[in-house]
Amino acid sequence: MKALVYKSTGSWYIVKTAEGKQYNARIKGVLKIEGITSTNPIAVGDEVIIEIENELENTVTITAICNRKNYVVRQSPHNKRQHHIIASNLDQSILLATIKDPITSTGFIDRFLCTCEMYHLPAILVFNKADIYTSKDLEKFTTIKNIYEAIGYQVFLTSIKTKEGVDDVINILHNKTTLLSGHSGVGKSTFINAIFPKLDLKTQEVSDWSGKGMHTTTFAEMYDLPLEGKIIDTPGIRELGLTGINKNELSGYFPEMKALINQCKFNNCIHINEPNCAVKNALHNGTIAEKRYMSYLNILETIDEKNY
Ligand SMILES: Nc1nc2c(ncn2[C@@H]2O[C@H](COP(=O)(O)OP(=O)(O)OP(=O)(O)O)[C@@H](O)[C@H]2O)c(=O)[nH]1
Ligand SMILES: [Mg+2]
Ligand SMILES: [Zn+2]
Repeated sequence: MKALVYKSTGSWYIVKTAEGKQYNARIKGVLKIEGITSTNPIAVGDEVIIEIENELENTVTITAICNRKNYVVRQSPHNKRQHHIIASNLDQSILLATIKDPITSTGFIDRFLCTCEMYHLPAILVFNKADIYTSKDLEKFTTIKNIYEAIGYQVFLTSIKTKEGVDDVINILHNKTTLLSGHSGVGKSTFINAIFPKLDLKTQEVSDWSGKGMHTTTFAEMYDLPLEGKIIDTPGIRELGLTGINKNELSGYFPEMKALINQCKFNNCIHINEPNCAVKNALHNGTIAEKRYMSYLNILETIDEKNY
């Protein structure tokens, strides 16, 4: 029997069949998955084969995992050999960001977008907590919005507190499986609670707020939307390492650079010091944002070809 994984704690799982029956699942033995060395063999979004263990207790055994359409892996920034599959079989991903409380840096946004490009996953940027932005914060938001819209990303501004902009984001969820990511404290679980008022997910107490991002959600979990579609709440990510990428490929994951790389003089150009580099030219005439190019250089520096 087939089922979908809705929650994974690492040692047990919640799965649901097509008929909507929910079970607690465990893995028996070792499930081998081709080509991936991850700390978790099964992730939220996985399609699995189950065998009933005890119908009365609603327990099943996962005996196999079906091929993944795609998946997003997080590399531990501290241990490059540790990969963790965040979720699989996704249609799009939303990065929930904030101008403040906590600050989401453009460097982090660019790493995230780059990861999504690698997995061919459409990414959408949503800036939350608009209700606490000063006019200066709003200026910052507008600058960021202009940069990302110019290179093809959708950018939204929301306040879950005042409901501003929330319906526009809900509208893009229909019929899709959406991964919701972002730093701890940006409001991911609060957003899901706004869609499902009855769900009452645990969110950070305002009084607990330290700006340091203590994690309130500890395990990824998928929810069926009231209409068609699914959304996956995830624990906050502080840093993001890129994995399985070499220096030469990186600019292919920056859409504005990708559009130009055929015009560089050298086909293995990494757009630093090479002569007649179309990317550097675009940077100098302002068609490539300086911040984006800085992110590119920063990521380039962290790519360790030996670990690739
Ligand atoms: N002012 C304001 N606060 C918000 C808004 N959305 C969420 N918050 C608050 O931000 C805090 C963090 O929200 P959570 O939903 O727990 O954040 P999270 O992204 O799920 O965090 P982790 O589970 O730790 O990854 C809570 O105190 C929310 O009430 C908003 O639009 N405006
Ligand atoms: Mg949460
Ligand atoms: Zn170049």
